[in-house]
Amino acid sequence: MTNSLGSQAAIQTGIKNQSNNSNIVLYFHPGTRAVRPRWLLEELGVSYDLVLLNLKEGEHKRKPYLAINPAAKVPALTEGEVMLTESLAICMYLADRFQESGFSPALGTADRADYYKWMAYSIGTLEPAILEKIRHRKIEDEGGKYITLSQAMTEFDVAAGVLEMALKKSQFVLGDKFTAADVMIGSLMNWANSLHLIDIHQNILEWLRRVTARPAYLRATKD
Ligand SMILES: N[C@@H](CCC(=O)N[C@@H](CS)C(=O)NCC(=O)O)C(=O)O
Repeated sequence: MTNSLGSQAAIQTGIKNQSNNSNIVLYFHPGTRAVRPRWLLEELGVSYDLVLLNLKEGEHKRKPYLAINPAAKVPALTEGEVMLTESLAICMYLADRFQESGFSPALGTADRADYYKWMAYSIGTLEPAILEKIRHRKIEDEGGKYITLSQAMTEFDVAAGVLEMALKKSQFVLGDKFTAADVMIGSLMNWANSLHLIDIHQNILEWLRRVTARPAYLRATKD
């Protein structure tokens, strides 16, 4: 099941028996940050078209797609006039666009404030800390000496420790309800787990097993 942006053919996906009057298109490649919005779309149960971009073939660097994302990265999402890049922004858009589904708390509430914190924590704190660990390892593997640019950039364990404590008290990131924050942080912790960065964090590991066993996650990562 392949298609290309060139042919503009899209794979129809999502749960078909739920009409949401949307014409959402997700530009996607498996195993990338594009899994985040796809996971959320599957959780929401809305229909969407998936355009698979072949990154190896450089489809994301060609003209038709550059008009959607000049940075030549996946994911991107379009819906009518909306043309959006950045996995975090796309997830926040989708959670609010279908807010009746309950994947983002109501505006102006304490839960919403907490949601902002965790969404920012995903990309602003956890992702750079994972990337820093990867760079660190790479330099050490090559026999070089790692020089820290700043203490904060090397503190994955501190960042993960905060999440570990939060998950001690609650089933999901925001409490007893699964939200888009579980999608964003779940995707990042999956990555961290594949690098054995969270082996000591039992609460994170248990939560990660739970969220990645969800049918929506399995559908989003099936290919
Ligand atoms: N901050 C962006 C990062 C997007 C990104 O780096 N995507 C990678 C895949 S995970 C990509 O498209 N790489 C292709 C390339 O750099 O050529 C987001 O969260 O959406």
